[in-house]
Amino acid sequence: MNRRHFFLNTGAATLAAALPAAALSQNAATGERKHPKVRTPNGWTMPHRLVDGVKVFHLVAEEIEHEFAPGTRAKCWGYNGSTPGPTIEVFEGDRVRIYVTNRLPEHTTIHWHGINLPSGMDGVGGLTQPQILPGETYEYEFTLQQHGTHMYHPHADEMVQMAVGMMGLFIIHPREPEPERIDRDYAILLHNWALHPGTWRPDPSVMTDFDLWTFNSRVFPAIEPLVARSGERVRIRVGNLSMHEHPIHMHGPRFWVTGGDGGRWPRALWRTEVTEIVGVGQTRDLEFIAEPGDWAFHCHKSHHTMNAMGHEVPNTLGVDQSGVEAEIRKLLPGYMAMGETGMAEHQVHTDMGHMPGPENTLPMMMGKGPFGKLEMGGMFSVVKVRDDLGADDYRDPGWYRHPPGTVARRISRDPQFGDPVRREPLPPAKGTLPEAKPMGHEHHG
Ligand SMILES: [Cu+2]
Repeated sequence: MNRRHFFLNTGAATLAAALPAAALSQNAATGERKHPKVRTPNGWTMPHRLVDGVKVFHLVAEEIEHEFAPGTRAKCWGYNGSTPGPTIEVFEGDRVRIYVTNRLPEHTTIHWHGINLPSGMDGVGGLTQPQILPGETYEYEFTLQQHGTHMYHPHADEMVQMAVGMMGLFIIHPREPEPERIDRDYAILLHNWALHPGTWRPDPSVMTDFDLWTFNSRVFPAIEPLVARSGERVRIRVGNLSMHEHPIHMHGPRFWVTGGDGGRWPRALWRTEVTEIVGVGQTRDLEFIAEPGDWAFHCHKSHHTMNAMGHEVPNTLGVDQSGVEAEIRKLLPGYMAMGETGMAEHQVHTDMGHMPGPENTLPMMMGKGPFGKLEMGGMFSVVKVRDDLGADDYRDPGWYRHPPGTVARRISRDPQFGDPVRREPLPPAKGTLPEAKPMGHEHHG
C-alpha cells in the first residue's frame, strides 16, 4: 500500500465513522441530521471530488442503450451512461465546477435550469457560449446562492436532445436545517417519449402524441416503489421536462406543496393538495406524513398511466363485433376484435401471450398486485409505508398486509342485489341514438 492509498483509506474510514450512510449531510459537531440524502428512484447521484474547496463534477453527454422496462430498450442520449443523467446534489453556498464532455455526434451545451449564476455560465449555445463541439470539454463554475429543486438539460438542438433523454436533476439543500425535518427525500423527473411500436430510437418530431410516459425514464411496473416508515416526513420532488403538464396525484394522506424551482416556499404559501399540476419546465416539492399502506402515486391523465397504444383508433366500446371478427380472420388469421366491453381485457390477452405486440414494445397495461392485474403502465408507482422499516431501508417491502376488516370485499354476485336509489332513465330520443352496429357497417347519409 503506497502512501496515497494509505491516506485515502484512512480518510475514507474517518469519513465513514463521522457520517453514517444515510446521514451524509449530518452535522458532525452536533450529531443533528440536517438533510437526508436525496434518492432518485431508478437513478443515481453523481459523486464529486473536492479540489481546493470546489466541488468538481464531470458530466459526459453520450449515446446510451436505455431500458424503459424489461422488454423495451432504445438508443437514447444521456449523461454518464444513463437517462436521466446522475442527480447533482449540493448545498447552498457551495462552489461547483462542472466539466462537460461531448461524446455525441453533434454539438451540445448544458443549461442549469433555475440556477442563479453569471450569465456566461447559463449554457445557452450561441447566446452565452459557443456550442460544445463533438469531442470537446467545457468547464462551468459558479457559486450556489439559493436552494431548491432544479434541473439541467441541453440548450443546443434542444428539441432533439431532450426528446432522446438528455436531462437531469440539480438539487440544492439549504445551508441551515429545514424547519420540519425531512426523513426521506425522493426526486423524480417526468418525461415523454415517442418510441413508436417496433422501433429502437425515440422520434424527436412528435409534439403531443407520445408512446411512453416516464418517471426517471422508466415506466410502471419497472419504477421502484417509494418506501417510507409510518410517521416519517417524506418529500417527493417532481420536475417536468416533458411536453405536457402532469397532474401528479397521490392516494392516502394529502400532501403539502412546499416549494418549487424558486426554493422552499414560506410556510404561509404551503397548500394542502392531493393532486398538483407540475407544468412543463417546473418543479414542485410535495411533502406528507407517511401513513401505513400501499398508496398509488401517478399522473392523473389516464393515458399517461398506459404504455404504447394507438390514440386514434375507432371506438369499439359497446359495438357487437362478432360478425366482423370472423370476416377479418379470413384475411388476418388470429385477429381478435377488442374493446366491446372496455379495454381491461387487453392485459388478459397480452399476459396469456395471445397478442404478441410489435418487437421491443411493451403492452399498454401491465403490473400485478396482490389482488390481480393492475392494468397500468407509464407514470405510476406505489408509495409503500410500513411500521417496521429501518430508517435507512429503501428495499421493496412487498405488498401491504392489511389489518383484518380493512379491505373492500364482495358481498353479492347478483346484479339485482339490494334496492339502490336510481334516477329515471331518459325518455327515448328522437331517432338519433343508433343501435350498436358491427364495425365497418356505419350508415352513411
Ligand atoms: Cu401526465
